[in-house]
Amino acid sequence: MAREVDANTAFERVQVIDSHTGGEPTRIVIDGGPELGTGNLAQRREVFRDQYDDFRSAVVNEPRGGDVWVGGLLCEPDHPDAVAGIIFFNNVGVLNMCGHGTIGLATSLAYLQRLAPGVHLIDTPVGVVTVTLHDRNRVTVTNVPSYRFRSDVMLNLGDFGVVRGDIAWGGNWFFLVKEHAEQVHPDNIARLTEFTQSIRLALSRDQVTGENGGEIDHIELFGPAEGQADSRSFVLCPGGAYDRSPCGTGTSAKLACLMADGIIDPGETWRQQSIIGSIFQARGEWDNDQVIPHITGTAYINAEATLIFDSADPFSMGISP
Ligand code: PYC
Repeated sequence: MAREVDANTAFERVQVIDSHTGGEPTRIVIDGGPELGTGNLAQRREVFRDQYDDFRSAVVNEPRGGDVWVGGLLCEPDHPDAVAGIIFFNNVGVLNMCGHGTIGLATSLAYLQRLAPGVHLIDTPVGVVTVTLHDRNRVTVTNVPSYRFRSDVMLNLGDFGVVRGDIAWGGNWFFLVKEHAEQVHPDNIARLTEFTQSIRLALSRDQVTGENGGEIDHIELFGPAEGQADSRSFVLCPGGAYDRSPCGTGTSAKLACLMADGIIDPGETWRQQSIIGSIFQARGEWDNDQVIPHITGTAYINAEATLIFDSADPFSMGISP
């Protein structure tokens, strides 16, 4: 996985597989990424964050990507039974975990014929997750244990009024709001973005965090679904883009809240619809006081490509938002 530089042309080449999961894109770096040493995935993510932020930006930001892209750096796993390790990142930094990205990863590895149908372990910075590859596109992620940390937290949003929400962990920290006056509909995306950004600002202003000071960098709103789903969501991601998929870690956090409230039982299926209409099926089981989420979704391959970093290009390492 050494970064390949051609001495004559100063072109650096990075091999990627692009996919989308329910409309949300994932770009997996399969070769040409930086060497991060031999620590566990959490330690290697710190090396990546501290030393290779230009590489992150080059892979997902314009001119090769855009605000909505999530990247994944394929790594050697640390866990002896895992088939792969992954470090996810987006337009502004590294992520803890990514559900749609893990579905995209499994589909990408299947496309490369590196993953057969069946159950496999994947190492991430926040723990080992399981992927079940049902066929070349359909994947279930058994995510990290998820839980509600606080319920009914009140925030004053100024012009948007007061909202109440739950704080839950699903591999990332979420603030989840189900009671609000907004239309969770694709025609209303600009306003939903403004509303959720005001929640993000209020969380930061009031120093409201997840457990151990974890930054709440994803905001989730819920509304009535269309068609065959239980709920529709709008998810604001850390870099200001909205998730086109129902958000795997967000659906895990939602599941933890639903089960804590007794709204769904262990094993019962919850169909979470995204703002653009794509659906994840979710079910959970209790493990002590945490929920083990199983999130099923579908991903498709879009491209198998070589990114070229030309040292003469002033925007080679990406345009940061
Ligand atoms: O699916 O977990 C997810 C996710 C996080 C950010 C974007 N998608």
